[in-house]
Amino acid sequence: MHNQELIRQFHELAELTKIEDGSAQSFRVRAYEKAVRAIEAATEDLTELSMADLQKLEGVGKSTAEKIREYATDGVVGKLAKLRKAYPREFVELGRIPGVGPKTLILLRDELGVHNLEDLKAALAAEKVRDLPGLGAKTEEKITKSIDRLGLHGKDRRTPIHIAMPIAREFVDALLAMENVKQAEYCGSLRRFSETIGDVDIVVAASDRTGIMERFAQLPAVSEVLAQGDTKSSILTSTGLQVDLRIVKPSEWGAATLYFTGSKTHNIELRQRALKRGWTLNEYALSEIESEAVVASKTEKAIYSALDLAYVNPRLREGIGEIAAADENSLPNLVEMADLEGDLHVHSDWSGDGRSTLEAMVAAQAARGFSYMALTDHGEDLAMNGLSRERMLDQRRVLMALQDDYPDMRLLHGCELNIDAEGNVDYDADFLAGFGYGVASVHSYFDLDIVTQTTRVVRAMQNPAVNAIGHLTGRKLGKRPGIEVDLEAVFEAAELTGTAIEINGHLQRLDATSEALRLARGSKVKFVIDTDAHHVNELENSYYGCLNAQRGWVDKAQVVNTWSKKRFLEWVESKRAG
Ligand code: DGT
Ligand code: CA
Ligand code: CA
Ligand code: ZN
Repeated sequence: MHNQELIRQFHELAELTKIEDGSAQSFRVRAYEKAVRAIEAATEDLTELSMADLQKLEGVGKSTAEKIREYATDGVVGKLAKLRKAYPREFVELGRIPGVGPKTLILLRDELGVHNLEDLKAALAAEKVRDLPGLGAKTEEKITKSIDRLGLHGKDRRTPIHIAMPIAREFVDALLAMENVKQAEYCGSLRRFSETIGDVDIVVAASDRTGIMERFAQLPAVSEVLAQGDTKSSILTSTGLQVDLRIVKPSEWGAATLYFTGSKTHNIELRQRALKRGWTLNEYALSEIESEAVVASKTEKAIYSALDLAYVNPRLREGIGEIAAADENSLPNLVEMADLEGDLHVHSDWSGDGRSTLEAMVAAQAARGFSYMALTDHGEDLAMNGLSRERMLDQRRVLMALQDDYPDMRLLHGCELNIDAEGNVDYDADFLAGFGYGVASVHSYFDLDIVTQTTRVVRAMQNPAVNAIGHLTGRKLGKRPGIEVDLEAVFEAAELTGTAIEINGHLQRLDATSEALRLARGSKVKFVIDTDAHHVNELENSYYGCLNAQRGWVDKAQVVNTWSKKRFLEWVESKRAG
């Protein structure tokens, strides 16, 4: 299959033509970009098609077809070979430095003899760049900074989601508060809920975009402006996270958010489907190729619906079978925040690491309208943070005394048990039987081999006092890798013993991982979505837990804390009865 190389060559053609034409928007540049989309949509090897057959493809005209034939015979598009001679790679690469557009690039070469990065650095140091027509000291400074930054951060530097998410939400909230902004949302990998984020892609719909870019560039989290245009800007935060902002018309909202959410693979599959119907799909609209009439653009739902697809939740858009499933109407019935009835992994300041009082935590859970919760402070084996038997019994009395104040919410006195190296947990069987719920987690021995780890977790599941396994691997994003376990064996034991696997919604944990969750598809494994909150302001972890469950294709029916109080309590008791 030669199509990928063809795509790369047409991309390069577009890139070099931008320099030659001194514009990123010239007719030829747009034609090459259109060709890229046509090739992306093709399913057969294009080098095997004749001129006539190539031109039958949507988006392929005579000139594009000729170039594809040139590639098929020579291994390179003729025009590209010429451009490569005129514009050597080390020169072209300067155009990727924020602040250096196609026109500046030519000026630098013709006026200052700049052909590569060393030349450019010398020209900047000699303060010659500021004297070029249309530039100035500010631009010079910006280019210098950009070069420093590129040196500091490699291209593959990614930010863990627990860092990126709060920053992105801050930007979205600030944008939503601006005049004329109708809608704002983070898209890209963050909306798909990837664990690491390359950059944040924010889309705003505005009736009038005047002033929005300026105000965006001045937001507190911005440490450096990389590029500021009419409809597109890029900034860096102090953490080195890049945030791209695009402003679109309200009528383009659906098409834009769909496009910028990706994934790229998902987009390509959607575009192929559109082409089969004689339509094109881009960041502006789904529209008819011939007449250019818009078929759908306002909402993502309308676009999926026009393509005869069930709506695909953003968390599923990874190009791993979700479009086929949407086509057959066999997508999983996903869990939403509103489906949750309870939280079963909750701490208070009775644990050394808890920061809210027991009373505040219970009140906050009740305020969410939950119908059950388990308070699960740490068992005695956890150094510093664990509760002795005496303290546990005191706590139980305090919690049970509160029950009368919350007639609509069942309070379970639970415990977060520690799984030791052999799979045993805290206390003894009699004492454990006194709890109303148990979540058992790994907090130690992270380096044992996979067989030992698996045995350990499976043994904990065989304990009747253990209703769920908390944060399965114990990993902390950007900080600590989790334990290695044989997921198949763990899921099999979970089914057999009636133990739930926790979907821990703490952003630095997201454990079990969405990859692990996808492996459980088709099984009867039960899951429980928890906050692991140590403070009342962490209760929104439930929301992130739902997003990770979605990304893991988990069916709502398998999530025990979507069940009614009666059904849930029966499930808890059936395990504890042994
Ligand atoms: P990241 O930033 O590396 O974590 O991953 P994404 O998925 O956020 O990727 P990004 O920021 O490069 O682009 C955002 C979305 O824009 C991406 O998910 C799909 C869309 N997109 C970007 N480039 C292309 C492209 O060349 N073709 C298509 N079809 N879509 C693209
Ligand atoms: Ca991105
Ligand atoms: Ca981006
Ligand atoms: Zn915990």
